[in-house]
Amino acid sequence: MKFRLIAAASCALLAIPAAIAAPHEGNAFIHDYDTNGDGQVTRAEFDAVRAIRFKATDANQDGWVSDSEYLSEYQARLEGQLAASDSSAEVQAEERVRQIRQTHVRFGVLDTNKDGKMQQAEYDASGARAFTQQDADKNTIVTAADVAATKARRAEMAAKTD
Ligand SMILES: [Ca+2]
Ligand SMILES: [Ca+2]
Ligand SMILES: [Ca+2]
Repeated sequence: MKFRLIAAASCALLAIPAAIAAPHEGNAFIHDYDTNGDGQVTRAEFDAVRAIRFKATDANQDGWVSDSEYLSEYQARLEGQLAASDSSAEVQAEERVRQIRQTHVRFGVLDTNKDGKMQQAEYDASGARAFTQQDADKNTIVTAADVAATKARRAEMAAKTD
C-alpha cells in the first residue's frame, strides 16, 4: 500500500518537468538550455548547448566568430521574430535597424580584448557570467526558482536606480 502511494507520487513528480520546461515568460533560460527536459539546467547542459552554438555561429569554421558571423546568426532569428509579429512594416523596419545596432554593440562587449574576433574563451567567459547570474543559490544548477529569484533581484535593482 505504502509502495503504491510512493509510486503514484513519483509518477506525479515525473509529470511536472514537462510543464516547467514549457516555454513561458521568464523561463527562456531554462527553455533554451534544459536539454534533458527535467526543468532545470546543469552547468554541463549549459556548456554543451553553448559549445554547439559557438560552432554553428562560426560559419567559416576558423575557430573564431567575426562581427558579421555573429550578426548573420542573429539575423535569421530576428527575421523569424519580425515575421511573427503583427506590427506594421514601418515599425518592423525600425525594429530591425535597432536590433542590428544592438547586435554590433553586444559583439563589442563580447570581444573583450577588442581584436575584432570573438574567441571561444571570450564566449565562454560571457557564458559563465550569464550562468552565475541566473544561478541565484549558487549550487551550479539553475532551477525555475533561481530564474524567478534573479528576475526579482533585477526588478528590485531597476526600481532602485529609477
Ligand atoms: Ca536539465
Ligand atoms: Ca569564423
Ligand atoms: Ca577577441
